Amino acid sequence: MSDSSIAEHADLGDFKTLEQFILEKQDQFDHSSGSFSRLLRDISVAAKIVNRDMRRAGLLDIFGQTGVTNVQGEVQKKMDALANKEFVLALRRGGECCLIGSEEHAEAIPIDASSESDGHYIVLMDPLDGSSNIDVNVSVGTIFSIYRIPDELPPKEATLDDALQPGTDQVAAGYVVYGSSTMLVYTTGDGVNGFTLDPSIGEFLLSHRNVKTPDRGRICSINSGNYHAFDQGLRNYLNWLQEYDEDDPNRPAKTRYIGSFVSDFHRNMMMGGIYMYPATQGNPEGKLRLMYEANPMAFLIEQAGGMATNGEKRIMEIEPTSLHQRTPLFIGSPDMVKRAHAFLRGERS
Ligand code: AFP
Repeated sequence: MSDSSIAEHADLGDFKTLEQFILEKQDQFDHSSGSFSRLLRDISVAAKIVNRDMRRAGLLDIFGQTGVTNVQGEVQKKMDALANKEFVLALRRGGECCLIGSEEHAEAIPIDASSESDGHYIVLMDPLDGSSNIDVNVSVGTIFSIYRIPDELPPKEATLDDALQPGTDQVAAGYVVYGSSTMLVYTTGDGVNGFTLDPSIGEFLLSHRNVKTPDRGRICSINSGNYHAFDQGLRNYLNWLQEYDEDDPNRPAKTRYIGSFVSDFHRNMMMGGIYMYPATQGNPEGKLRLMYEANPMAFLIEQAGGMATNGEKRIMEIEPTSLHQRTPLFIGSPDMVKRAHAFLRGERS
């Protein structure tokens, strides 16, 4: 073996695999059955399969639309359908989950009654967020949120009502970003850790330990095409962000908007920034979905030291009423979210 390849192997040895990391965490709990660890493994396997297909998307017949319109009234892309299929399959096969809620299904998906599964977990997900970007090679992602049903409830009797818990009850949340590299980032409520997929060995390796978001940043992510539909308070905040201030290195802010929430969120969490999708005329409730977009990202950003609100209230304290409910969203570096609130309330102009 040459010196350089020895060095490469030595570097790899320094990284912990996602599976090792999960098992170590599991060992910290005396009575852990391993069910949750297996659930995370199932999610990571589905992510690898979706990643594999995505990397070859232009070569396979998986660009374009299926011809189906999903429950959101959005045209379903072939990759949406494929990602949804892979995640549902992995969760069904794994047997740790008793109910799935997906952006791609109007109703919650119960796990096959004939299966041996006695899993107590509910997984809510957006299998492929930002799918309008897929055909043009822009980063997209998967978002997931995990809840637990009460121990006394037989898993086969779990219904959508059991899934409609506020975000504060999430036991874990995370996302996979299929970007210049593929990363899986998750939290179980004790910090945020990120794992980068090493395609040569097919493993997610711990690359971003205990992620913290800066208190302030320079990035503002919003669809400013909707500017004229925003409240005056929000317009004032955007105008303020654009002002030059020689004492403030974060102004004028940089506008960065991919239109893939996962990618915008990931960059902002790492670099510091704010992502906003307020209510507009076209989307009076906001656009993003509470249960499988806003709540999981709110859990992550809070664990990273940031904030997530609907402009008034903490996202994770909203009482959900339906699986596909939408919410306005202001999420990111804490000082930026607080300042946005001050403008929204008219305390700043
Ligand atoms: P798609 O999955 O339909 O592309 O929606 C993506 C999304 O939910 C979120 O990822 C984006 O940030 C947001 O919508 C973009 O919405 P606009 O196109 O209205 O800016």
